[in-house]
Amino acid sequence: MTSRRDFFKFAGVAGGAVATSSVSRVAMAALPEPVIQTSADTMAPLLPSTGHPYNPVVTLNGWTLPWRMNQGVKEFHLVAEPVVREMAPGFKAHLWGYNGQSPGPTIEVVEGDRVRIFVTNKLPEHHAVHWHGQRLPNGMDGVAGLTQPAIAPGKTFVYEFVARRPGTFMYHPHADEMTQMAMGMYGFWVTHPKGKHPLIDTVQRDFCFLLNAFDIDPGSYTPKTMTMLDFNLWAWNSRIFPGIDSLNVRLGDKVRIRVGNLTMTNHPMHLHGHEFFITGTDGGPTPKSSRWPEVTTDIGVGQMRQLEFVADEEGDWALHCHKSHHTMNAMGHAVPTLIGVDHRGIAPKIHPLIPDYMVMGERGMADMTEMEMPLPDNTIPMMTGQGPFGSVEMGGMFSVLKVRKEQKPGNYQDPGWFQHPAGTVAHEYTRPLAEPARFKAEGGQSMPRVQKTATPTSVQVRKPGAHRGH
Ligand SMILES: [Cu+2]
Repeated sequence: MTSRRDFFKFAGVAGGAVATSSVSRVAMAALPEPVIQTSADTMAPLLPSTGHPYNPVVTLNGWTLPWRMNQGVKEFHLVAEPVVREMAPGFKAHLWGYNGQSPGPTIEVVEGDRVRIFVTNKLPEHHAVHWHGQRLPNGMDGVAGLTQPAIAPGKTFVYEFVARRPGTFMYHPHADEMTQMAMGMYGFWVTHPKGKHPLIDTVQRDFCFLLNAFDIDPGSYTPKTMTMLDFNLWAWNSRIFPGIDSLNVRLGDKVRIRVGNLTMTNHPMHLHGHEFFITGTDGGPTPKSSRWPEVTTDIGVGQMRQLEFVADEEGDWALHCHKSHHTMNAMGHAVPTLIGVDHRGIAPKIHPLIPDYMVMGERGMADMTEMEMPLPDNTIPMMTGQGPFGSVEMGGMFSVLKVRKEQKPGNYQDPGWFQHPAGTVAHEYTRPLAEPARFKAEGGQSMPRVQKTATPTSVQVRKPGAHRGH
């Protein structure tokens, strides 16, 4: 959790400044003390203590940066620094981030707010922060070399602009971006509407997270920053399943999920059990006439999307990227497909040479979840996650939307697994099975091929054998 001591000290400064004039001009001129987060847990929404009221967001496995109000200006202090991020229980990565975590804290402001952000660079190289999607003076856009000098290590720069339009934004480096983003530097930014907005509905739950990716070899801690496409960890807010918290909502809640993509590929985000509408992008709220129901929406590189729906079906609903390799954790891709290959006879010959040798893949990869294979330290299994009915066999970009009648308004605690009403769970059919009727119909090739094969060949398929434990 946030260092309580720091937070209250921080809050004390803000409260004093607003309530009385006893704080000296010197004190107010100083930087707001940076608030550092030491936990990767999902923090409760930060209710605004000063300024225009709004309904705060909940950052999945993240938190919102407190501010101080200085003569009507919201002041934030970001510290760019190396961090240790727990990406899942038992797996920590050495990343770069802001204020103790990767991603950095979410910044929440209200349309029309004047915002001042101090950025202290504690990285070993220079830095600059770009405020993605914002309308602002060109010199505040944060592109090192183009709109400002880079922030040298040890230096603090100040950015100041008015948050002119409401919406879903992010911040990220615009100096040695390839390295700094591969190391985990970015954060979410939400500008809430000042009043009733014709295109922005009031919601009961407002979640946000960034899609990010890393290439970290099993057993190591630091991402390989030169990787361009072949990442092995697909994350939400630098967390991977089963380390991603569930999204816990009350039955009937209107829910908004804000997602930004800072990986190098697209991610089709898929929600089970409900249909959603895209109500906004980083360009702003979408016109109502442009909205249609979806259960999957593709989020391109550098794009942000707001998914909105009414959570009107109770249960534990999967929410995940639909690229099946993105719901896996670190694995080798240079592995041949072995489905149907008969390994019998090979293993005994290899065993004297490699005692740990295991046959895998002849029945598919699901066996991986129950394999007692020794893993290097600081490694997460490729597919894992124990659900109420067994292993979920997932990793990476996967979590669960938990919709419950009993969930109290504003309560984000995990309600546990869904208790299914009797007779509503798929179950084994135990009565006799009829022989399958092979479907036959007229038809076939619309255009017959000319060359014939020399001799007819047929592929022998070895049916996977019975398997203990299934
Ligand atoms: Cu994906």
